[in-house]
Amino acid sequence: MPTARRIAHEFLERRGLTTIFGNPGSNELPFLAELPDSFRYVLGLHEGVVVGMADGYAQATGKPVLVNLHAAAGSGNAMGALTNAVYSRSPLVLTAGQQVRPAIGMEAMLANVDATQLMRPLAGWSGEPSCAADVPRSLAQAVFEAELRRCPTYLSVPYDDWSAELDANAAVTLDREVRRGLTPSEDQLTDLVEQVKAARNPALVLGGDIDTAGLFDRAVALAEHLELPAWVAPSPFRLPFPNRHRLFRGVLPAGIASISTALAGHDLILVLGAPVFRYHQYVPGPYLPEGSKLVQVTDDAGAAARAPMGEALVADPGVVLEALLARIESRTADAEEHFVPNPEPATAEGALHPEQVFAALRDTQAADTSYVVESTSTNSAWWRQMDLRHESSYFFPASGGLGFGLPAAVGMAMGRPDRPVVGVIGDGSANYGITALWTAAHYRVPVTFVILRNGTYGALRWFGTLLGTENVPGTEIPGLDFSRIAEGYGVPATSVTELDDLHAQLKSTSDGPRLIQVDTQPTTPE
Ligand code: TZD
Ligand code: CA
Repeated sequence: MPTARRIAHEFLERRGLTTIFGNPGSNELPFLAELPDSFRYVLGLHEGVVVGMADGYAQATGKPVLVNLHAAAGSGNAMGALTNAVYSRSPLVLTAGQQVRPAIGMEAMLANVDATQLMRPLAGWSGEPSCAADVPRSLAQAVFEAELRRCPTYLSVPYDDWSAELDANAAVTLDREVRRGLTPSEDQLTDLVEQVKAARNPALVLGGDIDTAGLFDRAVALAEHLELPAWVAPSPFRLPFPNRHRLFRGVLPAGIASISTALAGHDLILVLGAPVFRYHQYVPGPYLPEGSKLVQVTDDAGAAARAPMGEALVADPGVVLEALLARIESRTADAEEHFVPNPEPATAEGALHPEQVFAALRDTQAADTSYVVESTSTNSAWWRQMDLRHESSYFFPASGGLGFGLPAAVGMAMGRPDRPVVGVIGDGSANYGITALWTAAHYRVPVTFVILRNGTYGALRWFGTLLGTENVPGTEIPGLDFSRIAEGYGVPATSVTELDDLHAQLKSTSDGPRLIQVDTQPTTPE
């Protein structure tokens, strides 16, 4: 009779979850024993990095990814990184080894006490099989919950379960298919189409889910078809629309009143694939401009339920997008120029301005480069200089939890080897996920890290001016040398201060990882 381990391995193999990101301990070894050769175990040296890499990999492939953590301590280390996976809706299947069943209750070392509660509320579903025979079904549930609800899940498995021999019923799980379809009713579609047709001055607001769902080009088609000005929903974790397109209006600011001001004059605000809204800095005011109505289309029922205003339709945004394209006549203007030219980059005294660094990236890197950005004070400089015309071009930590950028860039490059990957990481952010450098070196992952060294937590300085809390302690980080840190982890690195050197470095290529540290002037995000 097959063991629980054998059935689990076969299930994961059949579902394509053969790349495992992990950092194991004793409780996890029995699961890893006899792992077929078709699996690839990607070792991360800290669990925050393990989850960050898995998140990047999941966002690159669009598929569930298995993560292997060590008991409660490893799970706890993963928790900060998990906040990002929640808001990017990445289907991460976290597994953690539990002590043997007889030792859990008495809390032997490495018992994961109350394991099913440990990762709540970040894990959308968590469980522990009630007996060894339930291991395959529980693992399948963890995968399907992640896939269907697009959320991270967590499964704790007592390690003595893996060698249990199971009967034929346990293997039935292997043949399951679980699918989802979220097509709105005819009435719902007609109603929406009529609202858009009747609108005098509608606007489109697009969220990261549009890019995740592979709808980047279809969103452009819709905007062009109806001549809709397109905004990106605030606090984006992916870019759903080309940022130099003539219909692109920018990333919406993340304050309540600021959004109303930005969208003033639009009688209909159609939000596709985004929460309404991911506010950040508190700027009180009306939720919507005078006289405007908001309709949100999302496949995330939670996002629809918690929005404070507007109508919501819980449906696949792709289906709705196609219906709008098919059922409304084209309003296309005879626009000649589809793309707006790049402005001259700003300059600074003493060090490079971030705009110069971004312009250099834009001018030297392949047009289809995927950028993983974790530099918090350089937002406006980024959007001013970049020219991103391809799907999956831009990724940012979805919860704002730092430590995503460096590992996610590694996972992304592993998940989509056809796309060049550049991590653009602040000198503060880099430290939270720094051990990903080792994984990049060890697996020879072709990824470029550009570290912007301005010696400070720049965004906090800026926030201090908003909150009236200037000159607080704990915001300066002088004395870090990432070129030397990188060498220690096995990643070739250089340090540049001049624009010419930066260009020369960026133009050179490498088939493994490399790090370029650039000294930059502090700037503000807005
Ligand atoms: N810790 C974690 C895990 N996430 C956070 N977001 C913070 C702390 C707080 N924080 C921010 O929100 S931005 C920031 C911190 C520390 C500064 C990041 O510094 P950086 O980028 O060098 O990466 P800038 O461009 O200098 O702001
Ligand atoms: Ca910094």
